[in-house]
Amino acid sequence: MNVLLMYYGTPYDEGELADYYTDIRHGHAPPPALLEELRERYRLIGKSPLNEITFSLARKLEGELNRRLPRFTRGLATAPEPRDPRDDARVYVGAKHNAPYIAGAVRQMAEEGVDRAVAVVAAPHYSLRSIAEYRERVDLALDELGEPFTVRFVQEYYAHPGYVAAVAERVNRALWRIRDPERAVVYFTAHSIPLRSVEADGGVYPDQVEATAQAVAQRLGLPRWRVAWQSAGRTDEDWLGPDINDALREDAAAGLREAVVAAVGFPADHLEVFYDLDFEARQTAAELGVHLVRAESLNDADDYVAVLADLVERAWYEGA
Ligand code: FEC
Repeated sequence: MNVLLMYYGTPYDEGELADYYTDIRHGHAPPPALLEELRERYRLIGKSPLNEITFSLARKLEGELNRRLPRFTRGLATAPEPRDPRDDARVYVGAKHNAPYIAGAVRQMAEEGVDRAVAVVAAPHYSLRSIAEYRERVDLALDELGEPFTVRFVQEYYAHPGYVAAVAERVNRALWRIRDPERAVVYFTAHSIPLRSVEADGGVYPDQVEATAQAVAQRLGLPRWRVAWQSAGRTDEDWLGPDINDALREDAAAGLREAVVAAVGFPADHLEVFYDLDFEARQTAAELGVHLVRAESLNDADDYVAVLADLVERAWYEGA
């Protein structure tokens, strides 16, 4: 069983920042002021733990998949035999914008004789600016190598019952820290994307984020919740809104005093969680007199590992 686990990627140190940002901007180097602004954001959070979290997630996913595989194989007329180690699950990691790049992971898989694999992204909602771009990178790498193996791609898992339950548990725990949960608003956030990308595929992305929010809200019986967007790019075009800071301002004007924010678009802690929510949104909330609690990220927790293992197994056996 072969798995390619993909994620956004983050620089290992400041020296890699310019290349990383250039890659995000599709090969266009950022103007110095934008680069400096991004450098400041990383300095403020200390370090993005995204690489470490994802490597740990991959190790745990590999362990979980191997635990789920039958330990013995048995022919019709033969005694059970221990599983051939060549049939063990192997999880490769590929990042979109930094090493270990997706193309390198695909090359390594080909060199190690992989004949088929499941590819899954550590992001639950499909959009042209996220999942579609991961898929393009895999397809391009396979194409350049002459299609050495086949891939079944997990497109999305925004409504997976295990994912919904895992997020609901974190939101519930955050609500323990709220004095009056009946009056608090729970904000479900995901990375904003340009409106023209939303329109290009008929609004699939905001619909999926809304569906996750709705499922979590229903499970917990939340009286007040809404979707808000975060981390919109510094460009002139229109981005999906409302931004979390604007949503807080709007609700504070109507009397909001306590709120929870759950970044349902991001399973892991990283720059956009630590800076945009823990620093910026919390500062906005403080200025408005709103007590804002962030629901913990799933990171490499066992319940998230189980969701990924389930998705991988389903794709693997469907493709058998
Ligand atoms: O911790 C880290 O260092 C990495 C955090 C990080 C994650 C992430 C995830 C997503 N992004 C998505 C869309 C866009 C679009 C643009 C864009 C730009 C940036 C920049 C940084 C950055 N993103 Fe990101 N994103 C993360 C970090 N992202 C840094 C550049 C500076 C800035 O604009 O703030 C605009 C560029 C473009 O034209 O493409 C669009 C989406 C996700 C969630 C799915 C995923 O994880 O892949 C969607 C993590």
